[in-house]
This record gives sequence, structure tokens and C-alpha cells, in this order.
Amino acid sequence: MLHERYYIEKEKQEKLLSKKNVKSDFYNGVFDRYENPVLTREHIPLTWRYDLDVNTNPYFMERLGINAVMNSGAIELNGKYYLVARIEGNDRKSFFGVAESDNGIDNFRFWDYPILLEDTCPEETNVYDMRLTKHEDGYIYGVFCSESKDTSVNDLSAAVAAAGIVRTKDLKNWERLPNLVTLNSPQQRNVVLHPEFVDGKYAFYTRPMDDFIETGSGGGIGFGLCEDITHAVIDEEKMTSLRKYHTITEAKNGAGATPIKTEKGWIHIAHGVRNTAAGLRYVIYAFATDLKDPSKVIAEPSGLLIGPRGEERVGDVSNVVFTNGAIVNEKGEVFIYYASSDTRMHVATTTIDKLVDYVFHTPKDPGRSVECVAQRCDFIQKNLEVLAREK
Ligand code: M1P
Repeated sequence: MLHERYYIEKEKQEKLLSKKNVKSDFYNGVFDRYENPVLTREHIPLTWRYDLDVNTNPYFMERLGINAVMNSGAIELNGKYYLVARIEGNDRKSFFGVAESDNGIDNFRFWDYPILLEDTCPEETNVYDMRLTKHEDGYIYGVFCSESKDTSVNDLSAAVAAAGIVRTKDLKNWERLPNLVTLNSPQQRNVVLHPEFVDGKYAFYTRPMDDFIETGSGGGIGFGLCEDITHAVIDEEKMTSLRKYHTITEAKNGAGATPIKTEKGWIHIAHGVRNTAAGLRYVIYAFATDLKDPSKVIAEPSGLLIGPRGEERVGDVSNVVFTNGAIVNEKGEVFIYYASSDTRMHVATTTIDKLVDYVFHTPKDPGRSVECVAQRCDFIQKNLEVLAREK
């Protein structure tokens, strides 16, 4: 016999999991937001959290609680939408779980078990933020942050971030490969594998860092090639999307979703960070790189694509939106999955045509207030002329 509370919690959860998600009234013409998050900690199966045996859990207590479900890699396989979510336990350790949906906007359900990675790094304490890449070599790769304690300094919080690599064909059986080695960067986070070979080699977007939190001399999103993914070593990183003074990327930036191939270029959906009196503020921005040379930025719309709005602004790490996964379906619809405030997952939808229009036709950031005002005045003048013509 199960505890009576089990049935109440199960019914509550079923209601949440089967709830229809609808577009919110947010409008900017670029993408749509939705009323409900697509994943929250309440989506985590009860079997992951409660001991269902009334003899060992007479009060039906949550024994292994979940704190947050956030930064998820995304992939479409055989017509279904999958998120490989970062799930953070009450113990602050993150791990990965696969959630599946038929339409990509609601009814995401976690598979029975989370992903148990091969334990190849005894010093690894935490793993998070997997980016999924369907590579032309036939594998699906997952590149994630592998975090270990930094034992070289006398500081309890000091940590080292590296890029862990796994591969699979079905999201069920995962093969762990050695972590990426970047010879010129002491730490790496937000590493993304490019879906195609470049000059016959595997290509990675990197984020060189001197330190666990601060990028230090790391100037932005880097790019490097490696011959052998089973022992991935990058000996040279060149920069692609640079951090810039007084922009949304001043403090940090990092690659997000696997780049999306379009006729005009690779579209990247990344995150930018600036510092404020209230702490770091994370937003999502987009840029494009050249089809032949995916390290070369060819379009850079001004400012942010998605910023934290309304309830998204509050959570464990407030004022953050972060993406590490997007799906493009057969109809050219784009699903951008993003977490808000390191707490829950949302979806924003658009289309390839709209994204291309946004990335290639949004004006660039002129860099200085006076020039921004001049840019806006030209814009207004043209609009007033349009309105006058319509009279
Ligand atoms: O807390 C916000 C984000 O901080 C980190 O991103 P970055 O490496 O750019 O600072 C990541 O740990 C990410 O998981 C987290 O959402």
C-alpha cells in the first residue's frame, strides 16, 4: 500500500505535466514567449524524490529533493523534442536527465532514470550545461562543464572548469570521452561542438578563462580545431564574438545553442553578461558567422535578443537568462530553450526566416550614446516619412 499523500502529489503532478502551454501576449515580432515554463523542479518524477515505501518513509517526506531544473541541451530525434536538462539536487550537485515532448512547447516528461555518466574523473565534483550536437560523423555529442576543486590554492571555493565530452546515438547509451584539452587556456566553460567538420577537423567554440568565475584575459568566444575527438586537444584558439566595453557582453559571453545553419550563415544564440550594482546580469544575444569560415563573425545585431522579464527575473541566481539548446524542425520553426534565473526552463519560438531577418537586418551597436541617438533619429525620421505617405 502506498502513502495516501502519494496519490495527491501524483495527481498534482499529472495536472502540471499535461497542462497546455500557450503563447503569452508578449510581442516584438522576433519571437514568441509562452505563459508557462516547460520544465520546473515540479516536473521531476516523484520516484526521484520520495521514498515510496511507507515502512521507511511513514511521513511521505521528500528524501532527495530537487532544487532547480535549468540550462538544457536540446535535440529533435524521430519527430520528438528532447531536452537534456541540468537538474540540481538540494545538495547543490547537478546532473543530467532527458525530458521528452511531442511538440516542444508542453508536456515534457522525464524518462525513468537520470543519465549516469561513466565515472572517469575521480576529482570531478559537478557537471552541468550540456550542449547537444548532431555531428556529421553520425554521433550525437554532449559537451558539458566538468567542475573540480582547485587543490593548487588555499581557497575552499576555488574550482577548475573543463569541457567534458560524451557521445551517443540514442540518448540512452552514453560513451564518455576524455575532457577537452585547450593548451593555451587554463579553464573552459560554455564549450560547443560545431556540427560539421571544418578543414576535415572537429571544430569547437570555446570560452577561454583564467579563473573559474572571471574570464580574465579571455576576450570572448573562441574557436579551435582538433583532429581526434576521442583525445580532443586544441592548440590554438582564435576569437570569434568578442567581449566589448559598455555592451551586454562586457563582463563575459559564451556560446549557447549549437549553431544553426542557414543560407546566409551560421546563426549563434549565445549569452552575454554585464556587471551591475545588483550583480551579474545575463542576457541572450545572437550573431552570425560565415558558412565557409564559422569562426568569422559576419552579422552582429545590436544588444540583446532575450532579456529576463517579469517572473523570469527572480530565482536562485536572479536576473539571468541562459541558453544552451535550440531545435529547428522540418517546417523551419525554431525552438529556443532558455533557463531563467538558474531555476526553471522556458521556450521561445520563432522561425528560420525571422531569425535570419533579425540577425542580418537589425542595426549594429554604434558603440556610443551620441551615435545611438543619431541612429535612432534616422530611424524615427524614416518612420515619420512612412506615416506621412500613408495619410
Ligand atoms: O549563474 C549564471 C550562469 O553562470 C555560468 O555562466 P558563465 O560561465 O558564463 O558565467 C554558468 O555556470 C551557468 O550554468 C549559469 O547559468
